[in-house]
Formats: sequence, C-alpha cells, structure tokens
Amino acid sequence: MISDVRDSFLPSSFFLNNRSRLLERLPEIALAVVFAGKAVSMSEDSEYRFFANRNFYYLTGIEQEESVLVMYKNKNSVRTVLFVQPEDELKERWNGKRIRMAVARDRSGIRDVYYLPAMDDFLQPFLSDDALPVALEENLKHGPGKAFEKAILSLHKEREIISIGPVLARLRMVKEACEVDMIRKAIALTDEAIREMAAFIRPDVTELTLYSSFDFALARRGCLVPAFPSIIAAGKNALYLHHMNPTGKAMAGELIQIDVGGRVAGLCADISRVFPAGGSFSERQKTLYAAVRACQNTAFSVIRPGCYLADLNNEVRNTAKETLESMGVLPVDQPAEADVTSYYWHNVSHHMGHDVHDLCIREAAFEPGMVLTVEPGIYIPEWGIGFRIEDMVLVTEGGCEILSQSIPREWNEICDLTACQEEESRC
Ligand SMILES: [Mn+2]
Repeated sequence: MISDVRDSFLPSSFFLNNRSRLLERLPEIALAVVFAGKAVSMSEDSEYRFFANRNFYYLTGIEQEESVLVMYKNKNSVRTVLFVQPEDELKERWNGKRIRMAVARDRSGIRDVYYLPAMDDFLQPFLSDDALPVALEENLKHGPGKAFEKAILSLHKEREIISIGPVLARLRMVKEACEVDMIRKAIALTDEAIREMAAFIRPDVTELTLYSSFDFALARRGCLVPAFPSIIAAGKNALYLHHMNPTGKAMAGELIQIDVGGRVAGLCADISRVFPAGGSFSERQKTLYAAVRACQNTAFSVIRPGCYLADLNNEVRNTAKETLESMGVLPVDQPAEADVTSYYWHNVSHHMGHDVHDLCIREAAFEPGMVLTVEPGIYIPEWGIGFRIEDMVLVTEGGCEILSQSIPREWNEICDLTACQEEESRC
C-alpha cells in the first residue's frame, strides 16, 4: 500500500530547468513576476485550503500562500529571487507554520529567498525603467498578477507587458521524466483508492458511501487535495456528466459511474470506470460497454506523435457512429453526423498534468512526453444508461503507452472488484 504521497517531491532541478526554459523564451532584457496567489475566501474569516497557482508551482515547487517569483534577465546575467511570507509568531500560532527560507531554497533551487516586505524595494529600480518589458500571467483575470499589471501600468501606461501564459502552456504540455513518474504514482494511488471504494459496491449502495470511501482512501495516503472533486453517479445520475452532489443510490441492475483522480507532487490522475451495483452487467449494459471500449481502442491505436486532438476526436466519433448503428440505436442509412452527437456528448481527450484539464494548445500536434486521457463516453437517454471509461496514456515515439493499465478495465474484471463477487450468494 502507498504510505504517504506527501513524501514525493519533484527535484529542484526540474523547477530550475523550467525557469531557464521560460527565461530563454523572453526578450533579451525583461522582468518576469509570477504570483502564488492567496487562499480563496469561503465566508467571513474562513478560507478554502490554499492551492498555489499552478504556473507558480511549475516554476518553484512552492505551495506557500502569497509567495512571489521575480526573475530579471539582461544581456549578461540573470537574477532569480523568491519572496515568501515572513516568520510571524502570532499569525503562525493561529494559522499554522509558514514555509521556512531553508525549505523554500531546498524545494525551489533558488538561493535568493527573501521576506515579502522587501519586495517593493527590490522591484523599485527595475520598475523605474519605463522601457523594461514585464512578463506576467495577464491571462489570469482575477489573480494578483492582474492587480500588479494594473499597478505598474498606472505608473507608466506605455510599458510593454508580455503574456507568459501561452509560453508556459507550451512548456507544460510536454512532460519531463520526473513528472511522468509522479503521474504514474498518482495513477497507482487512484488504483488503490478505486479498489477500496469498489469493495463497498452492492445493491442499494449510496453515492455518499463511495464518495467518502474514495476520499478517505486518498487522504489516509497523504492526498488531501485530489485532482478534482470526485464524480460518483448512480443510475440515471450518470447522464449528468459532472454530477457533483452525491445524494443518490444504485439499485441492483443499475450502474455506477465513477470519475476520480488522486494527485502526487502536484501531478494529477483522472480515471473513469463504471460498475454494476449488483455485481454483474446485463446484456444491454455489456453491449454498451463493448461499444465504449471499442472507442477507447480506436483512440489507443490513433494516438501517436504528429496526430492532433481534432483527428483523434473524428476517428473516435466514427467508431461511436458505427457501434451505435450496430446496436440499432442509430439507423444505418442515416448519413447525418449530427445524430451521433445525440449520444456522443463530449470529446475523447484532454491533456493531463499539474491541472486535470492541463494547459494546452489544442492545435499542437502530439509529441512524445505528452500525457492525455482517453475517455470516450456514449450516453443513451432512451435506455436510461450512459457512461465513459477513462484511461491515461503517454505519447511515445511509436504510439502511446497506457499508463493506467493496472486498473481493471474489462467488464468481467470490473465485476470482480465489487462486494457482490466476494459475497456471491448474497447478490
Ligand atoms: Mn477526464
């Protein structure tokens, strides 16, 4: 069993390399400022658990609220400085210990770490140069980067602002080996948690039982921030793709869609499976299962370097059309593409990484090192059933590797995970 994923860290060399690659893509002389952000207010003096801006994390490895990365380059040199909240006995007594400078240095590989009150004085000489371009994530509408942009433009409205969002998206699309290792760990974590959750599946199981057992399985392995809020949808709730409120339950004969993912060192997993509440699939359910699996197999065979998201979607939609015709859901002589979309509601893939729907440039061709989901879904409201099956793949030189191979995927393997198979006489 995975013990505590909080012991898994990306090496500081990874963050150092990310900063270098960003700097290479900036003009010869520029200042870059990237903010961790602040915890989101829940109500009154309560806040949601802090979760750093992913671009900031990608460049520093630091999860501490209000931290700021500043990088300056000119023709001869580069200066990289990290600002963190100062030690504060009273605030820390109430809100918990802040990151210490030594830890911040160690995680980020940045030697120059200072306390935040020093930041304004540090920036002043740079900002007094009106000709210095400033690189910001000005695409983040409400973040501190936006407020900073406003402040510096109010000082000098002609200043050139460089948007680093697209640059970071391009970098983040291709994963380093250490990121792929962490994605593999996130999948292994998700695998263990799915098995523990599935052991509760029997007729009349509630969505809440499965939801809480999955989150418990993650949390006791050190994952307190899953990749996204778990989707557990029993029966017809599966026809709401992002069913977030686990109030339903599944009777014998009904299916349960799960769409879940753990996170390790910031990197996400995203896995979907469908379980029969009674421990076995009906013939009709098996037919749909085979259709969705056929769509997945098309995707697995199509994904390779040089392929585009649009090509992949078209190929898989064709397989969905053929299977819907062979099931008698769509008439064979119907040429209209539109009818497929009545049953085929969403695209098959998204990039995966530090965000579950990772930053990407949709028009970019696949390259080795990219990580994608393969999640075709077919939903037939007339039958009252519909589901997706979701795995994760790594684009390789020759095609793709299924990263989530260890998680049971075929319908007979799925049944074996449920409580019903352990207590066959009761179901
Ligand atoms: Mn997904």
